[in-house]
Amino acid sequence: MKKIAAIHDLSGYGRASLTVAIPILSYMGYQVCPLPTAVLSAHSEYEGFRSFDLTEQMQPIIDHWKQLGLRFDALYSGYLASERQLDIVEGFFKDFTPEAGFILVDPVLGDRGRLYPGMEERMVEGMRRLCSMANVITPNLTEAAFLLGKPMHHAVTAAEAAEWCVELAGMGPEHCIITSAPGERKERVATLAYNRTDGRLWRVSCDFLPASYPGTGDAFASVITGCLLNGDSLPEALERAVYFIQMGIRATFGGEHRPLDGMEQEKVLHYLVEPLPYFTYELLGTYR
Ligand code: PXL
Repeated sequence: MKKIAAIHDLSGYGRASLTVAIPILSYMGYQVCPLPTAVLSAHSEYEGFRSFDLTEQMQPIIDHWKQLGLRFDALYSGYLASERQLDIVEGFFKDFTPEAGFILVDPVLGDRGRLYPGMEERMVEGMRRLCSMANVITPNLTEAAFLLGKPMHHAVTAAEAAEWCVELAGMGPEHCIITSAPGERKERVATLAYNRTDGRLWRVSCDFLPASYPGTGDAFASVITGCLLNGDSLPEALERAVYFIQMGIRATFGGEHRPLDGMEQEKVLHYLVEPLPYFTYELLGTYR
């Protein structure tokens, strides 16, 4: 069985990070080995959340993994709780570079034009370094803007988002995926993916749904990790991840309105392994 080291926080309440990544990747048939970055009472969008930073505990955990001689098929990082964790994760990536070379960095920094509480410019700089070591990165539009140092003063256009996707791959990763990008028209949302190896830029777009849940970015990046590790092409992985999130949101937003609790992914896990009912991905162009 393939093993994935998952470097995220554990938030006790509100579906995010490890409580999202573990069920998804387990369902897809992987063994998930968590390296927790923090333990939170609830994710940081809940008022008054408590956060217990695990920076001091991470290196001893890594040292034990080294003693055990563990090897991973993929390294997958998300929410990091301190600047020093960026150095620790960088060291971990160097020590545990998987033979197949699969490192996915989800540069969790912010959303809707703003950084999350506790995230600062120094975290953005560190995240750029981590992204340069990754094979795949999955920023949302806000994170893409911060990584590129482009403030989001105005509404980003579809063409700009596509340029950003290509530009971000210049930082080093083979595949760059941007979520929550503007679609081809107002009521559409696009997910973009650029493959630096062959220069192709892909788009999967879907209807905008009037609901937003924290943790969907974590679910998205987890599905991408599982699909790519399974040998799916980039646009196939993109299609499955968008489909899963869409079904998850549809399964959630008709119920009681508690958006902070996250997407009820428990209801839709089976869509991770069933044949996809359609393919909608489009080739936007080839950029070298
Ligand atoms: O979903 C990203 C995320 C991960 N971890 C924590 C968060 C968030 C987003 O709010 O608060 C702790």
